[in-house]
Amino acid sequence: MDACLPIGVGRMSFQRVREFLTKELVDVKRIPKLSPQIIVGISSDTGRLLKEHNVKNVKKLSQQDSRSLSQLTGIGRSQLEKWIHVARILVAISEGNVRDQKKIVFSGLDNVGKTAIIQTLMTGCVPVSVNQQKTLTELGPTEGLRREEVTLFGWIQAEILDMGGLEQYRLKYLEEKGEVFGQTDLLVFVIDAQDYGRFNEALDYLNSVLDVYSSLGGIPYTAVFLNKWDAEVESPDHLERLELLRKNIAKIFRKVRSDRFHVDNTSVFEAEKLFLSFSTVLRKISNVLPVIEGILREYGDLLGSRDLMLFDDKALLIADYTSNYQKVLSTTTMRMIWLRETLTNNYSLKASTMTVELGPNQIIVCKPADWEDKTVYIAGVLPSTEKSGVLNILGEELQPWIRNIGII
Ligand SMILES: Nc1nc2c(ncn2[C@@H]2O[C@H](COP(=O)(O)OP(=O)(O)O)[C@@H](O)[C@H]2O)c(=O)[nH]1
Ligand SMILES: [Mg+2]
Repeated sequence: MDACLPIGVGRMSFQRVREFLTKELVDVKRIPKLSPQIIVGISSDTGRLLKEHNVKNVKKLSQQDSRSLSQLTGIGRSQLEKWIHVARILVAISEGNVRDQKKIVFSGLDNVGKTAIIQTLMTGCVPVSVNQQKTLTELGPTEGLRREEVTLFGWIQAEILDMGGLEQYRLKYLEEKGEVFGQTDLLVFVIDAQDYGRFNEALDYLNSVLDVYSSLGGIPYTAVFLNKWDAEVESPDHLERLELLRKNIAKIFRKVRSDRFHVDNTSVFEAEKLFLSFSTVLRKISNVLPVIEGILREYGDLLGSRDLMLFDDKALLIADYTSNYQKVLSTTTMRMIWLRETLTNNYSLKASTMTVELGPNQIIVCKPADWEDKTVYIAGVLPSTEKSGVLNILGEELQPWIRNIGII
């Protein structure tokens, strides 16, 4: 079997897509040329219909746009969306176009909170204890580069680079640009929102970092975190200064012709907000999220719920389909996840479904799905507990997609 895997295709990547295929395939390299019917759910009639519209193999299917193909063939758009994504995953694997590790770069001036943010994110959604706060405030400046290997969203292996922000290091990174910045999937640029006197210096550095990326062939998706935005700093003067900063940030991105960025305020003392902010960035890594959100929407209709969410074991929000209760649902679920992790770690108890009754017809349900050694959490605001069983089926349907969340 291994002999047939193209170079660069790990056995793991191939195992993960088994569930999408109708039969055992021996030679992965041939996949792009095979009929779309190798994908589960595409019947011979559908295969013929696709062929009539010149979608004769998996490669062709992977290049389609679901909207136009749906108009041409009359096949439902959300169904097509799934098949097209399966085709993209298969083609990526067969062509060896899968990097097993993503690279996330945290950059910015010194003392803006990069290391504190990474540490807070890595310890999970645990309320910051007095001890921890002490360690955070005692952080010294990071010397040079620090690397952290983590698993995010259950199946995304990532390397987080924490770039020491002192001037001597900043200059060095810019010189060794390819080595440090090359192949970045996400850039998180942190600015100290309270240090008004250094805004210009921060903007200059952001400018140089983006220039380096341009010279390396492209600017990755960028989140600019205006950090140390603690609850007590909000005053009209603060908001005015920060509004101006946002305008200047937007100007820099216009100059380098990138609209793939967003600006967010963060504080390590508001862990839940920080988790949501980082989740939003992380979702840009994966192209299968529209499918996952589509599945949440379908099940929302089935369950009579307009609020469903999917979290990983650190309480990072993988997917969000909410309209009414975004804040209530995310806050409650993060705390339930933390509670469950505490029960497991401290008392060796494995909590199953957790519920909070808000009223007679309104229940927050959080259901852990343990897959192999990973756990994800499906949460929703439901009209009754009886419906919570459906979340298991939802979990089954989501599983192959989440396993492949980092592939394309
Ligand atoms: N008030 C406040 N202080 C923060 C926040 N984030 C980090 N800090 C503090 O800022 C200092 C520098 O943080 P550090 O993570 O070492 O910055 P780095 O040089 O960018 O890695 C430390 O004393 C942190 O405790 C925040 O959100 N609010
Ligand atoms: Mg640091």
